[in-house]
Amino acid sequence: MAGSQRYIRYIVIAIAFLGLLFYISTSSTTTVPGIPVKDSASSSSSSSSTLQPTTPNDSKSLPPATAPGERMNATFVTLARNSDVWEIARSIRQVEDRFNKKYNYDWVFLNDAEFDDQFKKVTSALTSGNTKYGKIPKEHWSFPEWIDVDKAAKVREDMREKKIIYGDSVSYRHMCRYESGFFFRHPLMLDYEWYWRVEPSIELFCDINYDTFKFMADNKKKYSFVLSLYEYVETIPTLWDSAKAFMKEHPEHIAKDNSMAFLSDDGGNTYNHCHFWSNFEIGNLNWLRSKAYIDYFNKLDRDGGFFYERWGDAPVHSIAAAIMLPKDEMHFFNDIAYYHVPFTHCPTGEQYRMDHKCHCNPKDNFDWQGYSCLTRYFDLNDMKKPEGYEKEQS
Ligand SMILES: Nc1nc2c(ncn2[C@@H]2O[C@H](COP(=O)(O)OP(=O)(O)OP(=O)(O)O)[C@@H](O)[C@H]2O)c(=O)[nH]1
Ligand SMILES: [Mg+2]
Repeated sequence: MAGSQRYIRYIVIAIAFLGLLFYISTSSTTTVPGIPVKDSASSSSSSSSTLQPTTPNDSKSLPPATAPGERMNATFVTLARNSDVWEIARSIRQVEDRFNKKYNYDWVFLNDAEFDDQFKKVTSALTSGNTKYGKIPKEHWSFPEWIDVDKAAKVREDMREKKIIYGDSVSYRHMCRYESGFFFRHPLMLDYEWYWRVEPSIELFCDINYDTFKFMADNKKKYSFVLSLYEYVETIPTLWDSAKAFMKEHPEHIAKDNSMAFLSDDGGNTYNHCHFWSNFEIGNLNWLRSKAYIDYFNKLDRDGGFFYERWGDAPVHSIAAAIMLPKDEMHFFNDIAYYHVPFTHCPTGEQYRMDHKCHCNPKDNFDWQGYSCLTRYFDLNDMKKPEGYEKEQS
């Protein structure tokens, strides 16, 4: 009897021990007292009333493109450093939300150094189209052999003393020269016909509900802008001399019905410094790759002003577009509401802004202010200014 009692006691203890083991192995509580946390095996259940580390937000992919129809042979293009990653992340998110989630166009990133893993990871997670990452060949990001580097260094020193913005920077000059003459010839860009340039920390304020690339193609446009203004004279003292010399050498490249009146108030003798701001551009890559544009760039490059002055790619592109394209191949994208420090383009007209879910403050609109060149562009093209523009002139 004593033997069987002991036997039963062993069985009871063994069952209790097994029960305890089972409880520990299936328990969802952690060791933090008072805060039950679900483990990963049970996190998909939403019926639990215990606190969870995140609310359900599980989908890892972007929704599919919703816009029907064909796509153009087009890409976004961004020149950036690895250190620009969070600033370009902001820009990408805005472009995707306002436009590209409906179209899923590709995105090409270019850099004078190798892109690092973090840059690639963050940017490819945010983009709905394919991403491509290219390194710029050394010969497109260095002093050409005809440049006197001592003379160029002296210019930078003078500009530093005069406190001219980016006046003492070598890399800024390589950047401006690259954007002026080379980005459209990068091997990754050769696959495409159309580009939309995006810089870090820009904003888009309104929904864009149509394919801007298709608009360009259907309407035979080659170059476009949203903001225009006067360039700092100190950065381009002899740019116009070079442009005039080019026009003399190559009259065959000058368009008949051009936009010279945007650039000059005296029929081309002097430059008024108006230019389209090139941190935003939608344009045709084949035009930039044309003999006309390459002849123009080579002439400017030989003259050395990218290094002996500080020629920006904005006036360089603008002069080219204004003299080599007929007026009707240029386009002002009023409907692309845009910010790049320090200027905003916010479309004039409340109804338009409401209809397109804009979030810009119309008081910030630069279009009709004194330093903007948009009025010139409107006058040149006999365009009627939108109702209410006077109220935005302060
Ligand atoms: N890879 C690379 N990209 C550069 C370099 N400098 C500028 N960029 C890129 O070239 C573009 C223009 O440069 P920004 O510094 O924005 O020039 P900016 O618009 O005149 O001046 P900000 O008012 O500072 O924006 C941006 O897309 C930059 O990320 C560089 O040294 N290397
Ligand atoms: Mg910028």
